[in-house]
Formats: sequence, C-alpha cells, structure tokens
Amino acid sequence: MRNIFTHLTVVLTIANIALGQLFLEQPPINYTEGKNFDDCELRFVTSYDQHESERKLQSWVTNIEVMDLTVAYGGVRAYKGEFQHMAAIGWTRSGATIDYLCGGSLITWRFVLTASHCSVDSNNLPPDTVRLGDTDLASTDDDESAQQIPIARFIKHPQYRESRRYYDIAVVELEKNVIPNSAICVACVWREPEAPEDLIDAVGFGALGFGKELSSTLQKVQLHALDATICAERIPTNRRQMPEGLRDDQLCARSETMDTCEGDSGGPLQTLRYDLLGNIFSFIVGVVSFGTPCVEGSTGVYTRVSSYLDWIEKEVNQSLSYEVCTGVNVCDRKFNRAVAVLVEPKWTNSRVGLLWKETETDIYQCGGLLIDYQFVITSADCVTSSKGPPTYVASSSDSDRAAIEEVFVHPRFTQGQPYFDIAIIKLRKYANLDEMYPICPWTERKHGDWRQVSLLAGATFLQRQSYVTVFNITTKGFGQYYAHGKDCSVGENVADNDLNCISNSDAFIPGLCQVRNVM
Ligand SMILES: *[C@@H]1O[C@H](CO)[C@@H](O)[C@H](O)[C@H]1NC(C)=O
Ligand SMILES: *[C@@H]1O[C@H](CO)[C@@H](O)[C@H](O)[C@H]1NC(C)=O
Ligand SMILES: CC(=O)N[C@H]1CO[C@H](CO)[C@@H](O)[C@@H]1O
Repeated sequence: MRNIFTHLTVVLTIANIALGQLFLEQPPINYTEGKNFDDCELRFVTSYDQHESERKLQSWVTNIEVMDLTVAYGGVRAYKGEFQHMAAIGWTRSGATIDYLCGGSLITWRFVLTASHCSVDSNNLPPDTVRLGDTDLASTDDDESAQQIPIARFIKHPQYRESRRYYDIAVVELEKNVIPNSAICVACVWREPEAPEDLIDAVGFGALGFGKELSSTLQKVQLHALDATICAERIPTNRRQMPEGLRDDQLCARSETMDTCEGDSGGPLQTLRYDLLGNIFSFIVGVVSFGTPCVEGSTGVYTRVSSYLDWIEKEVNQSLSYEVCTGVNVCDRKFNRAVAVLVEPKWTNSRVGLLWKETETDIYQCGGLLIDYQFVITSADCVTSSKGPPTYVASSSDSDRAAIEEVFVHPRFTQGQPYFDIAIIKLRKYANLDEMYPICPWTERKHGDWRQVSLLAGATFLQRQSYVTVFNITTKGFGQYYAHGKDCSVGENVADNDLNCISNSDAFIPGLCQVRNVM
C-alpha cells in the first residue's frame, strides 16, 4: 500500500535559514482560539500565495535549449552537446584519412562502450582511434571541443563469436582520460532489466538510408522498444547466426519510419532522466548490434546493457551505479528548471519533523504540518510505530524544540492498513507566527480537480555544480515539487475511500526517490 506514496516523494529541498524562536511558552499577542477550520484563513494570514507561486513556476519553465534542428532523411541532426557521450570509432588509413565505421558511448573518463563486432573492419583490421565531442566528422565546425584519443585496448566480450549474433558488446580502453568539456561527458548505464517505456533515442553517424554513404553528421532517431515476439518475427531468421533465436540479453526497437543503419554499429540506444535538481543525464539502454537493412519501418536489434553490468564494471574497474555515475561525473550538463525542486523557505516553515528524543537531529524521520498554533497534522503510521509516539517536534535540526503534549490517532486507523492514516499532535508550546506558518486544511469534501499539487518531503541528495566550479555538497534538506492529482490503480478502490492519488510524470533516475515515511 505504501506504493501509493512512492510517486509522492518526488520532492526536495534546500536547508533552512537561521531562525529565531519558533515556539513560544505563552500564547502570543493576538492569539485567538479557533472554533473550526472555517476561520482558519482569517486567523492565519495565508502566507503562501498560490497565484504567485504558479506564476513563478511558469516563468521558470524555460525550454531546455532551443536549437536549430535540421531534419535529414531517416534521422534528425543532433546538435553539439546533445549527446556528450557519443564516440566515433575510427580506422586510420594510409594518407592519414580516418574511416569512422562504428559508434560508441563514453561510460567512464577512460572507457567507451561499443559492440564486439566493431573490433575489426571488413579487412580484419582493428580500429585505432576514438573521436569525441564532434557532431560533424567531415567539417571543422565544432572541432575546438573535439578530442581524438588513440585506443589502448579493444576488449570484446569473451563469449563473442564472429559467426554469431550474441554477446555483441565490448569496451574500448583509451590511452588517456578524456577531459570533460561542453561537448563531452560520460553517460550512465541503464541498469533496469526492462527498457524504458518512453521514446528512446538511437544516435549515430550511420547511413541515412540503405546503400547511402555514411553520414558525417551525428543523427538521432526516436524509437520505441518492441516486444520480443513481434521482433523475432520481423528480423531475418538465421539459424546459424542465431541458434537460440532472439535472447533476453537482446532488445528490439523500431520507429514507423526510421531506424538505425549500418555505421551506427556500437552506438547508443539511450534515454534521458532527471535528478531532483533538474540536471539531465543520458542512460545507455542498448548497444546497436544489427538490424534488417534500413528501409522504412525496419527493426533494429540491440545488446541489452543491463544484462552485462557485471562484466562491464569488471572491465572498467569501477562501479557504474546510478549513485556513482550521477554523483562523481561533474560535467557541463543540460538542466531543466521546470523539473528542478522549488526552493521556498517560507513554505518549509509550515513543516515540522517529529523527534523521539529532544536531542535527536534527524528531522526527516517523519514529518507533520502545523495547522494551528498548537496543532500538527501527521500520519497515524508515524505516531504508532514500534518506536512509540514522538515526544518533540522541530523545524530544523538546530532549531528550538516544542514538546508534544498529546497525540490523537484516528480511531478507525489500523496499523498496516492505508485507511484513516491520520493523526493530530498537540504541542505544549505555541507557534511564533513571525517564524512559522500554519497551513489551513483543504476542507472541500470531494476529490478535487487538482491541477497542481505542491508536494513536500525531506531527502538527502547531492548538489552538483558545473565542471567549471567543481565542488559538491551533500544536502539533507527539504523542498517542494509539483505533481498532479490523478487516478491510479493500486489494486485498491481508491476513489471510494479516504485516499487520494498523486503522481508525477517526470522521468527521474530509477530508484531516486524512496519513501521512508509519509509526511
Ligand atoms: C495585533 O493585532 C493588531 C490589530 O489587528 C495589530 O495592529 C498588531 O500589530 C498585532 N500585534 C502583533 C504582535 O501581531
Ligand atoms: C582497480 O581499481 C582499484 C581502485 O581504484 C585499483 O586499486 C586497482 O589497481 C585497479 N585494478 C586494475 C586492474 O586496474
Ligand atoms: C571537489 C570536492 O570537494 N570533491 C569531493 C566530492 O565528494 C566526494 C565524496 O564525498 C569527495 O571524495 C570529493 O573530494
């Protein structure tokens, strides 16, 4: 049942500012006792202006980066910095010309992920160089951000056989580390067993159509993952090359009109995900392996990266966990303000953390909202745990505490059940309205036509700066995020009881938000 709330905690933070006395021993001047919630807004001047907040949100919604996209046959020209991990794998020929016949993805500052079948060209010669940060191999347009690095080792998967279409994955070790710049950054690997459900991009310098010359400009095509059974029917069956048919460590993707082609080999099938600050990360889902020849509606087969995590991590000799990848790889990233957590310190002063000891400093074990001078609303779950009832509340780890006088649990609440999961806490002290902002409860009975819901939750996250000013701070904080009221199916009849469902459709990094306790 907790899953209902999983989507709820897409919120975050920024720590409280220094505050004065938040709770007073005596009723403040002008203290009035409330009769019911009808006079709440009169007693507590609404400190939070909904319209102002919405206006602010709108003004924050800026496009990620509007670029002049040139549409080419079969794909869309990628712009500089759009696929910062994209690598071109090259064969240096006599006369110093380089043929870039395969693609790859930078997954650490030293290693590029590609396909095993890229280990040799048709003359059985190995590639010798990797070029990064260049979206037009034929021109000198963005060459100032490009880096060309010799290959130290080409590591094929040990089970790869040229005669077979399995284990088509490899890592390329470079002679030296790549240096991040505005056009170059590492990508993370997608660790989930299933491909994302949204559109996935295939990226490459591949041919733009069957029999066409290889493209010198970086192209992207948007694809959908394709069901394995349908895929198996579409790809040419070759018993000798694929005696086991299509395997689980392969995945298929297709679009109505476009697909990856020869020359895209080894390149990424990828998706984008956000962290809570709106930073955008690329995740490599698949490696281009093979496909039916490029015709409209053709189907491509990709090596599923999540099937090879252990092997890849062993070869690159480091963890590629989401935490490590998004934490240590400081780059000049694209950023989407519309997704970033909104920092609104006033808002957070409606929120208190529940404490079981006065000296505890973790105010994110359980939370509650101040709804009157002396009352806090929270979940019944929080006050009936094996730890017993909380004894203090505090607004930040070092602010003054207010002792809890009494806890009222809804009489119909049953532990382990999601219904009537509500409790009221009475404090011995009074909120100082110069510092704290009671929130008036929403008193409409019916399930609302919720457009935007402001969500609050505490979390630990890493603040990341651009590569120009490299520093990092782990912040345990609090903040707010917007989500939408929505129907959801959780195997319970949500509409007919006291539960509301809220969800957020932003594509966050998998596992980023985990509910420890409801607020
Ligand atoms: C108390 O209320 C009066 C009248 O509304 C107001 O002028 C005064 O500033 C208030 N005092 C405090 C401390 O808020
Ligand atoms: C792998 O990384 C560890 C820690 O960074 C290092 O001590 C070790 O020498 C590395 N092993 C290889 C084979 O590079
Ligand atoms: C520049 C800087 O302060 N980097 C630090 C980021 O965080 C990691 C992990 O805590 C430290 O090891 C780095 O020194």
